[in-house]
Amino acid sequence: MKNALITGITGQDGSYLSELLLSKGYNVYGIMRRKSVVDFGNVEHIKDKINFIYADMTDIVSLVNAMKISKADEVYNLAAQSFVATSWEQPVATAEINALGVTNLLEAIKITNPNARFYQASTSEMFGLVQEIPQCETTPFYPRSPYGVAKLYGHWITKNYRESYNLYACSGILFNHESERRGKEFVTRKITDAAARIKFGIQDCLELGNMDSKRDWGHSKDYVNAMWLMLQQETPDDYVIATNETRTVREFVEIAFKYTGIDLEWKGKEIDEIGIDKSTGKTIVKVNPKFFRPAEVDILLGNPQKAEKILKWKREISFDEMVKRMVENDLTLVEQEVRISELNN
Ligand code: NAP
Ligand code: F7E
Repeated sequence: MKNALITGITGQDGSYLSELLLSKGYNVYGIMRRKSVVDFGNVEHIKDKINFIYADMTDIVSLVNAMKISKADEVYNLAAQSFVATSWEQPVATAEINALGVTNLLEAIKITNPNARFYQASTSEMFGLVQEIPQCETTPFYPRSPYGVAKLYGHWITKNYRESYNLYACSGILFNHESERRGKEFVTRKITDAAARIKFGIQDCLELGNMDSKRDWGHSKDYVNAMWLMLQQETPDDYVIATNETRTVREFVEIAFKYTGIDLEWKGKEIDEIGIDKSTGKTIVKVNPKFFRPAEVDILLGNPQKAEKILKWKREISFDEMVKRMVENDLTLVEQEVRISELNN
């Protein structure tokens, strides 16, 4: 039986990866940060099957300890300050976790078990101001946020430890991937949550920033499978994981509302653009400049051919299916919330 150590286990990807590894018979260890209120996040439902170790990416001592306790054969580094917008507000913390944290973990592996296989969660944000469309493994990087810059360090230090110390270390350059477990600050979940609330009449309007920005969106469940496949190969390498489809935020909004049964009509331009519910005439989507970023990544479109060929990776969940699942999940959650508040009143 193999042992796996997952950092970022309480997050979106950590939860789907835990489920995948448990289904394959792994002993799953996960590092968790100490909080004032104990919170298992997205792995609450499987917390009894996971071995938790308190550790932090910024504390190498705790990572050496986690390696010793878990005796990990495979280490998946998913921990990060992952919200791009916050990286302008907390650029130093973002660098400490997303950049130096990777060195801390690689050192912990080198010291305790250099035969462990390592996965680094790299990102399409490293392409930033894209130098070619679509982006693949050889596309030059041009990050556009403190998040992207820190992740680029994590990417290169992983490659550097592979080449310097012969570690089995891979980076997955994953494009945006979402799910019912996505944090509500990210645009997709913000939209599906708001669509459900507007449908139930407990929110009036959804306020967004740049609706022209284009993303290549897949489902997290498909993407964690690619992480595992990367660590099962004969030689370590880096791979782009994407859908090769791109859509604007505006298109995501339209489809999400469609799955709640609301037909949207757009009026106006730029910051005056509004989305109107065709059946009621009410404005339910507005632009709020507070959600614009100091620098934007305008378009992401990934080419996953290398992963499809070598890893035999294939996505199972289409874009439409993903949005549908997210909307249905939020409709259920909001309905429960409404029922509970009615019972309490
Ligand atoms: P997420 O839901 O935000 O989860 C991030 C995880 O990192 C959480 O468990 C968080 O723990 C943990 N964490 C944050 N700071 C930490 C620290 N100092 N020490 C230990 N743990 C810490 O992110 P995700 O969407 O699952 O993404 C997983 C990874 O893939 C991240 O590295 C992200 O940057 C990268 N990535 C994501 C995407 C995407 O579209 N989802 C695409 C490319 C790459 P708490 O619960 O304590 O906050
Ligand atoms: O923004 C625009 C925003 O925050 C997507 C992370 O997982 O994927 C994610 O980063 C787009 C941007 O994700 C709002 O300006 C408009 O263009 O959902 P997001 P992200 O920045 O693409 C990459 C691959 C990662 O690695 C990251 O960890 O949507 N947008 N209006 C908005 N975004 C947000 N959050 N909120 C808005 O109101």
